[in-house]
Amino acid sequence: MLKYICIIAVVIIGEVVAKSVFPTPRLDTACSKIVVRRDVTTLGPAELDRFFRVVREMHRRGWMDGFGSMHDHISHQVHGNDQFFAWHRRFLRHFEVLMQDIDPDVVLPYWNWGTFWQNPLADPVLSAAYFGSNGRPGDGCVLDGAEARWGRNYPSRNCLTRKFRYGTSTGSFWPMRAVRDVMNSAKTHAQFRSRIENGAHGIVHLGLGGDFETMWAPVDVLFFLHHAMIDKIWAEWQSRDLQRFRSVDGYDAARQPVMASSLLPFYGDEVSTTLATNGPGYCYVYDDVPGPAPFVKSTHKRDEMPEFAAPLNGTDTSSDSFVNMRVANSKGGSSIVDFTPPQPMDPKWLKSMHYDVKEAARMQHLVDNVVAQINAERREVGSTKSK
Ligand SMILES: [Cu+2]
Repeated sequence: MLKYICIIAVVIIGEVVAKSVFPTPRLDTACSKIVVRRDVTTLGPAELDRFFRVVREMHRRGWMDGFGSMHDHISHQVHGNDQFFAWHRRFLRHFEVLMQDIDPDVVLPYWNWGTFWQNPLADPVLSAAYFGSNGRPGDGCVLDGAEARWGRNYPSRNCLTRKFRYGTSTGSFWPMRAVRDVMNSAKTHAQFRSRIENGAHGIVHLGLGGDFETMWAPVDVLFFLHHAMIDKIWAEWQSRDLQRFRSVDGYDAARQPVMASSLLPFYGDEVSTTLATNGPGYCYVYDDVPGPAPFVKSTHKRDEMPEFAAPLNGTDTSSDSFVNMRVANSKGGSSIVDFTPPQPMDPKWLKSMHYDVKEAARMQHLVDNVVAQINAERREVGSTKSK
């Protein structure tokens, strides 16, 4: 009983804090058009400029603090349980609607961290042209990119921070092949949610560190692009079976079943309203999610990005991946440098984020195997090339 009272208390506090800071428009209108959420690196300079202008205005209005605070206050209800996908889809749409309130033509892009999964330091999204890189040594303040020298007021007055997991590097993220393995193997919503949340999703939060590895991470706009990627992954899994647009399964934080008729924490909308991205109130599709109805067919080519396209060591931006595979070894010959899988996430951190330590260990095993496979294939191609 006490547990339920606590949960209710948290929701009420959350609503007071968040609603006093920023608006929460209802989502119930039919779509006048369906927009396409794209990989942020495919936006042209003018589009990118417009997007960053809008988020700077949102930051100026204090809305980023509102998102960070609300997310933090109800974190326990929307992580580590099967409200995760539906609730975050609603949260992202909340962000997008407020963006469109400032500029109706701006659409939330996503961050495809799968492109540079083995060397995120070379990812343009983490460069000055986009979201900036690591915070400065010591205080972790972000000094470059669109959020350079941003402050935040939640949970305290500070600069916006990032502190990469290994000091100067984030470590690897998940290759898309491992994500697709999970898409292929997960049969139920609950399985899929647990595997993605405790694997591909968590490692990015931990890798960037600073505010990004906390429950007020939405103070950083990049949170919304990371979660748009997670949302896209859910949409792709949904598109493989029409039933997934109609029903969900699993349990919420109070161990009550999550169904289409369940309500989203804070928002109070039915989970069912979130299930189709192009449904009323949502009105978007992703550029590379193939899809049976109800998705609108996109004209964009499906992402065929190979696992090897990212340059090693951030020095070579050649798109010919095999150029990057050979580096001089001490004997003057050359050898292929293996990709490194992401390293296991610390159980203490996992618990603090309401994640599942056992599932994270299973996902570690999966991603280790996939990266080993990728390395074996690269060696094979490398040796045929040298013959
Ligand atoms: Cu979250």
